[in-house]
Amino acid sequence: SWDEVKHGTGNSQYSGQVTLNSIQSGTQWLLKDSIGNFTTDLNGATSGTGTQFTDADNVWGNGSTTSRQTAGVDAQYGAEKTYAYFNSVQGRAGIWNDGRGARSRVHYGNAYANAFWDGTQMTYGDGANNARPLTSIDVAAHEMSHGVTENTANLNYSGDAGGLNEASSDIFGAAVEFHANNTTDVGDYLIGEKINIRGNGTPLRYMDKPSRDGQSPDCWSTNTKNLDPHYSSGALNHWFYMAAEGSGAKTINGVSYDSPTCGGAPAVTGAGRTNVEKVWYRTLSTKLTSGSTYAAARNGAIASAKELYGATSQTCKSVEAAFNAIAVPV
Ligand code: ASN
Ligand code: ZN
Ligand code: CA
Repeated sequence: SWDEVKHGTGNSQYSGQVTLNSIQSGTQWLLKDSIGNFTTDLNGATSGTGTQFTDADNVWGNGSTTSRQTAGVDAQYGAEKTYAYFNSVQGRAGIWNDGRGARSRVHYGNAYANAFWDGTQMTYGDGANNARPLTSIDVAAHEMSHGVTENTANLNYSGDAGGLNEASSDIFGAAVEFHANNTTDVGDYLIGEKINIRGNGTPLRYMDKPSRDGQSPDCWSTNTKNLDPHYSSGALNHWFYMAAEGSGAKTINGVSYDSPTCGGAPAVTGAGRTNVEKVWYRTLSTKLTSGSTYAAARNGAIASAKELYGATSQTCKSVEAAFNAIAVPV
């Protein structure tokens, strides 16, 4: 398959030395894979397509911001790994499910501490103050997954749907980070833990107990629809964590989690991450529409679990129990 051909060596900022599926054009190597995922340098601009990264020896970056290529390595690595995840785990051929890759742009603006999907491409800032470049694999997969959501359920970016949209990106952000199986950047249920966006070393978001960020609720309520999507995502992130791993305390890859159930709901037994990822992708791609609520997510995910694994499966039981445990009513 396409991703078996890894010619390039990338010295990334966050994932150590990585192999890249770079292709050749004449005597130059391009930071572009054979699918068509490619990375350009905006060099501080905030518009335009940027300049394609090229290299003579196919050894890219130096692991730090002293090389302009380094941010490109992380962005390209994230795009290649996200494409590979959707292709091999979810049977989806990229953002548009048509086998096309996408552009990633790095070095956006000046001291820009964010990243975004704009309907066409992924874009990454270099960070500001203590925040490092926004190019870690979970953030890259988060942004690319906004493209998948836009081309499936097309969830609105407000109300309950806004939270489902953001959580979908966090769920696949974590899923891609685990699936990449990188020894320098091991998988976790934290989002943006390498970026230092707050300047105190804490992650941007926590999926086991979203309220650890000080703003995201752990439980769904009738107020969820009024929150910024980056906080109304909390309940679904919490659902994903509990359905996959179970409620309560657990250490995974050296990270300690402690996931509480809401409103006295019974403890949840985890069904395993990959099964729950598949349930959520099926829900997103076949059950939800732009205005979907958390109630629709509950019904859609239970239906998806039945279709994939059967009504008596542990996955179906865990999916339902975890919706009870984030207080989404029947
Ligand atoms: N990085 C943010 C996100 O992808 C940008 C935004 O607020 N939409 O969610
Ligand atoms: Zn997002
Ligand atoms: Ca992470």
